[in-house]
Amino acid sequence: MLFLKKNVRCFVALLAVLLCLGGCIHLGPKETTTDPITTQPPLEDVKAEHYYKDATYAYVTDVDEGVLMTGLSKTYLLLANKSCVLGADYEPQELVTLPAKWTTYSMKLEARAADALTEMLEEMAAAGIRDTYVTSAYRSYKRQQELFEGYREKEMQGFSTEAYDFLGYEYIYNQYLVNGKKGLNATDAERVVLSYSAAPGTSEHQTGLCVDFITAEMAGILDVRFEQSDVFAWLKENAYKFGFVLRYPKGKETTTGYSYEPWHYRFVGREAATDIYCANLTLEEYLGAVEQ
Ligand code: DAL
Ligand code: ZN
Repeated sequence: MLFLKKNVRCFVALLAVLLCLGGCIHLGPKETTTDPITTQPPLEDVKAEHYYKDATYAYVTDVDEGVLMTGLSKTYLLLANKSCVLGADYEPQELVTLPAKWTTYSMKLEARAADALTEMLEEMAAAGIRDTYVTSAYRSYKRQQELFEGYREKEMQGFSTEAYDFLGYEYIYNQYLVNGKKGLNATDAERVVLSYSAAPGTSEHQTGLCVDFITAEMAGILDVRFEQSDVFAWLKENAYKFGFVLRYPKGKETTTGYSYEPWHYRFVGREAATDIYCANLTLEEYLGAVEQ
């Protein structure tokens, strides 16, 4: 019952925002209230130039505008979070394998998101940034369950940085260390894991619309060092031009429900990504689905 209620609420919120946006979005140049966007490549290098509202998108590779624009399609604005649950049976309509040169192992992504990702990685390479890999893309319910359970076990075997960040040193000291305990109990372990990993059935990775990036330098360990990379600096300025947004920003943890993840980017299509980027929103805020 609760599950049904939550899903109906998510759907209604999404519909309301889409109807509202339908009335105020105009595709085409020079027609909006958002600030003009200025981060553009040198004019002499530009091969493709497109427009949306006040945004001029200039690309140094021959990007295909068709794969980047989704016209605020509901498919690409699908919300998956702690309240908007996908459930065990949700599967994206069309998954394709990502080109091996961009990934750390074989993985799949929704077809349109995969095309946009490829365009973005080509442009990034053309800008001289070649140390970029996708380390996670589509994850099935079962894979998320394995990951989640693995994290929970790890938290019960010691005190991770994430545990100290989430529970605080004083709590861990008083509840555990003074008693000589070597790891968190099941309840605390789950609370900590939920701050950085989605429970099965609630992960955005199950939508097939998001990716986690990593650099070769990080040697397989995905953490906030990613924020120091050229890849992050480039994505921060350019991802929206390819329809991607930083999904779990710093300072928006209470809205998204997750700690900051500089590496996690979500495909929403170029129009929504531009709106979200210009107004500094989370997807929840954009969709008006934030629970009060
Ligand atoms: N790390 C993100 C929140 C996930 O597990 O989907
Ligand atoms: Zn992720």
